Amino acid sequence: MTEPHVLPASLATLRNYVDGAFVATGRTFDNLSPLTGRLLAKVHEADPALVDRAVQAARRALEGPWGRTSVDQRAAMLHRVADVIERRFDEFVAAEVADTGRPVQQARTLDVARAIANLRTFADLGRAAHGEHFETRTAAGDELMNYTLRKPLGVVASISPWNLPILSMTWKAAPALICGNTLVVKPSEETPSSATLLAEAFDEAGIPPGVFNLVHGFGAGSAGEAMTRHPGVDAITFTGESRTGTAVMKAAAEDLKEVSLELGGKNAAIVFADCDFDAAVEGVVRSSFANAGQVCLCSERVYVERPIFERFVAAMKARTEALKIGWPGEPGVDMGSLISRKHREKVLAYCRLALAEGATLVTGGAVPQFGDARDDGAFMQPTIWTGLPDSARCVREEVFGPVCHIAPFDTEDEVLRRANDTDYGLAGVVWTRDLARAHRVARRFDTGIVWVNTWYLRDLRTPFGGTGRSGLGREGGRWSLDFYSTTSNICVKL
Ligand code: TXE
Repeated sequence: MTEPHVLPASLATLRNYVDGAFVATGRTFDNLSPLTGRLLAKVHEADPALVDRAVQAARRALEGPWGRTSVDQRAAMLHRVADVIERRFDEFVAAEVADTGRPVQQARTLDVARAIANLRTFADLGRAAHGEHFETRTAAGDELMNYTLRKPLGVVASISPWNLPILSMTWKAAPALICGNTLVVKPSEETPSSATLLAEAFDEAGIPPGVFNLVHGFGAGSAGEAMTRHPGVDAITFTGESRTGTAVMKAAAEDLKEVSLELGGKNAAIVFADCDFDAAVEGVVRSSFANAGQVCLCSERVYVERPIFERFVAAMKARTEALKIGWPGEPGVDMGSLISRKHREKVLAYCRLALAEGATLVTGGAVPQFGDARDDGAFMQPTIWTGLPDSARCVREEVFGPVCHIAPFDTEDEVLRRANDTDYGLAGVVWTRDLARAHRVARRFDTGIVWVNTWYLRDLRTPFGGTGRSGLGREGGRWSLDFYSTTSNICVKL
C-alpha cells in the first residue's frame, strides 16, 4: 500500500504569518516525511528581523483593536477559528499525519479534535471567568470595597514541540487569546504544516492582523531564541525538552518574563497483583507505545507486583507483538513512524545501551523491514526490557520512543520509593482494584498528574504539568487563565 498521505498542494511551501499576511523569507529548510524520507515542503525560516516584525505587530494589535475587545467578542472569534478547523478537518488531519507519521485515526480523534476542543473550551472558560471582591470595615471604621481585575500579560511567545503539534499549539493559543493577549507562535521545525493551516484558519476567521503571528524556524540561533530574547515579549509558554526549558528560562530571566514550562517525563506505571489484569495489560501497552512512545506522559517505567510479574511480562510481550505498525491510513494500524530518522537513531542508541547495561530484551529493539518506501522512513518496533537496575540510564533518562522497562516489586512502600526516585515528576499510573490503596498510592506519587485504572483521559478544566525537570507551572482550566493574565486589586473607600 503506497503512502496514502501527500500534503495538500497548498502546503508544498510553508510561509510565516505576520501582521495578517503570509510572508516568504527566501531562506528555507526542508520538511521531510518521517514515513518515506521524501520532501514534503520547503519551509520559509523567520530571521530575527521577521520575529521583531511579528512582536511589533502583536504589540500594535494589543494597543489597538484587540485591546478594545470584550471577552465575549474574543470568545466568538475563537469559536469562529474552531469552525474553520471543523470545515477543513481533513486538511488538518493530512497535515498532522504527513509531518508526524502517526495513524490517521489518532490524528482525527486526538490531535485535530483536541485542537477544536481547546479553542471552544477556553472561549467558554474565559467568558465564565470572574474576579473577586472583598468588603472590609477597618478598625478606624472605614468601609472599604476591594475587587480584583484580570488583565492580559501582553505579547506572549508560544513555542511548541513536535510530538502533538496542533494540540499543543492550540492548548496555549486559546487561553492566551481569550485572556486578551496577542501571540507570536513557533511550531517545531519538524512539524510546520498544521501550524501553517492554523494561521490560515485565523486569517479566514477574520481575526485582526497582529493578534496571531506564526514564525517558522529552529531554536537556538534561530526564531525560537529570537522570540525568547525579544524585549517586546512579556511572557513565554514553552513545551519541549527539559534542557531546552532551562535555556528558555535563562533567556527569559534577562527582563523577568513570565514563563510556563511543560517539559519531559520518565513516568512510572504501578501494577498491583489485584488489578484487572487484561485492562492493565491493555492500558500499559497504550501508555507505553501510544504515538510511538512520543508523549511526555508515556510510561517508560513499569513496576509489577511480583506474584503476577512473569505472567504480566508474557502478556505484554504478546499484546505488543500484536500491534500493527504501518502506513497511517491502513485499517487497524496501531503505530506509525517516529518523528524522524535522527530521533529514531537516538532511541535505537538507547536500545543498544540497554543491552550493554544488562537488560533482557523481551521484544522489539529493531527496525521493521517493509520492502517498500517505508524502509526510508523512521519506523521502529515497540520495545520491552526487563532486568535493569534502577540506576541504569535507560531507567533514569527520558528516551521518548516506543520503549518501556518492566521490573518486579514486593511492597507498596518499596515501589513508591522507586517510582519517585527520578529527576522528573510529570505523570503516574496505578492499576489496582483496591480503592483505598488507589487513593493512598496516588497521593504519594510525586507527580503533577496521576491516573488510576486508566491513562491519558483528560478533562481540559484540570491542571496539567509536573515537578522537578518536568517543568514549571500548570496548564488547563483556570490554571491557564491564571498564567495568561495578571491580576490587579482595586480598593475603594465607600
Ligand atoms: O523538544 P525541543 P522536542 C518534551 C518531550 C521531549 C521533547 C520532544 O518529553 O523531551 O519535548 O520535543 C524550540 N530557544 N515534551 O524535541 O528540542 C524548538 O524549535 C527557544 C514535553 O521538539 O526542546 C521546538 O519548537 N526555542 C511536553 C521546541 O523548542 C527552542 C509534551 C521544542 O524543542 C530552543 C511534549 C531555544 N534554545 C513534549 N531550542 C509536556 N510535558 O507536555 C529548541 N527550541
